[in-house]
This record gives sequence, structure tokens and C-alpha cells, in this order.
Amino acid sequence: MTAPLKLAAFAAVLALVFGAAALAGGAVGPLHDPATATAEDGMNMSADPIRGLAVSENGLTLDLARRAAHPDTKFRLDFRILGGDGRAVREFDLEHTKRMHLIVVRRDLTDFQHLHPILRADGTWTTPLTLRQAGTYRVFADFSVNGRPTTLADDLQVDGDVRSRQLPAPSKSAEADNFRVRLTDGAVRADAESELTFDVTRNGKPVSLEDYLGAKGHLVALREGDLAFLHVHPDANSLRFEASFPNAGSYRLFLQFQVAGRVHTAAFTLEVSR
Ligand SMILES: [Cu+2]
Repeated sequence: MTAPLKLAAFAAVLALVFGAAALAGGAVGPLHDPATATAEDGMNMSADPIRGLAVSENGLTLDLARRAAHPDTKFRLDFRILGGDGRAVREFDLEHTKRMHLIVVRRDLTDFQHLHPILRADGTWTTPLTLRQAGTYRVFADFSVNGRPTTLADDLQVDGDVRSRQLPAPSKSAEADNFRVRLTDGAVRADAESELTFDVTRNGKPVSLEDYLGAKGHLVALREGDLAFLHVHPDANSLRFEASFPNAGSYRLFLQFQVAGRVHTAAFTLEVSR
């Protein structure tokens, strides 16, 4: 065998070995997930930074009872999480103090809502919901079953004339009711773990935050375009979050915090660079 041929053969063997390793990794990965993801602050963030792109994942399916609504009209949104056998799942893990987090947002990343539906005995989750404007809304069911965090999503259509809005320009400051929220530290880069730190003031003075969902705040990060739902970890004692932005581009951040029993939401556009 000539040297180049030997090299080629060696490369082929390497490719086989690594290919098999990758396959094996893929096969055992899910088995490892429950063990690493049971804790509230689940550490396995690099494994699964993006969620919420599919209606079905991890053998579970989001089944919305309706996919159309009228603007500015309160209705009841029922949905189920179906297992591989087609039956409604009834056992959910506690995550951030709740068994189900429902995020609803219009496709242009306006009209954000974060709800906690109630589970009925038959496995149906239910919540009242009002969608203010016409358009397509993305519904994210964020939950954990058997220690495995999952986010499933589907669309809900609100009839009428749709006026989509451009994503607001990137900003490190946002208003939420009478509060001023600033992104004080957020040197974010694509494909690297990033830390985002916020502070909240009212009339220039610091505000004392109550715990909300077991932390100082809750952050949802959505990618512009496909509305990928990013995996974000809160810090228990400050408005600090860890997130992994998969690529350069625009993201919309929805930061929620609680003061005097009320939850407030501040939204930011974040431009992530390479
Ligand atoms: Cu929630």
C-alpha cells in the first residue's frame, strides 16, 4: 500500500470509528438526560440549547383543542400532551415551581404572555386566554416529564387584518409599567455560554424584587424568524441568567419580575454577534 493510500484507509477507519461513536452518543444521550436534568437548575445546557421548534419531540406531542380565535375575545384554551401511545400524559415534574409553563406570543414577537394552566383529571390543561390582535400566535408548552425538560409549540390563528411589526431596534433599556429595566451586563456571543444581568429601578431608585417562580426573575429568549425557544437558567439570588445563543442574529428577550405581588414584563431586542 502506498503512503497516500494508507492515509486514506486510516482516515476511513477513523471516520467509521467516530461515526459509530456519534451514533452511540445519539442513542445513549436521551437515557442520560433524566439523570442530568432533574434538578431545578438543570446543568445540561450545552446539550439542548434550542427548543420549541416542533409540535412533537421526545415522544411527546402538543395537542391544541383549537387553533383559531377571535381578536380581543376571551376564550378557553385547552390542550393535552400526548405520549407515544396517543394518550394524555398526566404526570408532570415541577419546574420553576409549576408543572406547566405556557408561553404565547405573536409571530412578530409582540403580545407576550406567560400563563400557568390548570391540569384536569383527564389530562387536559386549561387556561383562559385573550389574544389582542389578529395574526398568528405561537403557543409554547414548556414542561418536564420523567425528568426530561421539553418545549413543544404550535400555531394559533387569530382572524382579522394582520399588521405585523418590525422588531424594535436593539436596546439595553426597557420600560415595564413604571419600572426601568436595564441590561447591565450582556457581552453575548454566538455559540458560547453567555451571562445576562439586569437591574430594575423606579424613579431612579433600586426596587426590591420578590421571588417569582423560585428565582428573582424569569427570562424567555426567542430567536427572530423561527421563534426558537432558548434554554435559559436563572440565578436564584439575582437578576442574572445563563443562556446559550446558537447563532449570530436578533433575539427578543422577555424578562419577568415581581414587585408587590404583581408580575411585570420588560422586552428587549438583543443583537448577538459572532
Ligand atoms: Cu411559567
